[in-house]
Amino acid sequence: MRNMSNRTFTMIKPDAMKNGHAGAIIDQIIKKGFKIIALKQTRLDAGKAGEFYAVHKERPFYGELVSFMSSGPIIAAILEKENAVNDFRALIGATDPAKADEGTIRKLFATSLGENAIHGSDSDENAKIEGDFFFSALERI
Ligand code: 3AN
Repeated sequence: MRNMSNRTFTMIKPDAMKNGHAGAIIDQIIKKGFKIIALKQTRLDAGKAGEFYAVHKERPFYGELVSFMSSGPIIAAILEKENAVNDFRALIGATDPAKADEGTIRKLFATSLGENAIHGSDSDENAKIEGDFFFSALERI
């Protein structure tokens, strides 16, 4: 049985997809030592995006977030590495790209606070919930 705390979940968001950054982002993820356990391109409708971000339902930016996340295709993936959740949050950088460290994925590729190129789970528990939201057992190695 694998240790689930060695996994995280990510999405390359519609802005990064539209701007042609998906390949460069996946390259960085692999070079930083994350192993791809599952990966797919898909598109969320507003209902599914709302469900994924339900935890933010009461926040003022919820409507904007749901409409942005359903505005175009995304790439979803489950990644594995020791200390995956924390190491991946470090690799993507702060939520606001203007505050993200040099060399982070958001510093390099994000457009704005709302359109910030990439998602990374914030806990082991959410990594499992989010990975299960997108992938069946058959879709993972
Ligand atoms: P993170 O993605 O860094 O974990 P969260 O979970 O606080 O950040 O927010 C989820 C998503 O909601 C962010 N990736 C971003 O797209 C959007 N978001 C967060 N805060 C704001 C905000 N103040 N205004 C607009 N969008 C926001």
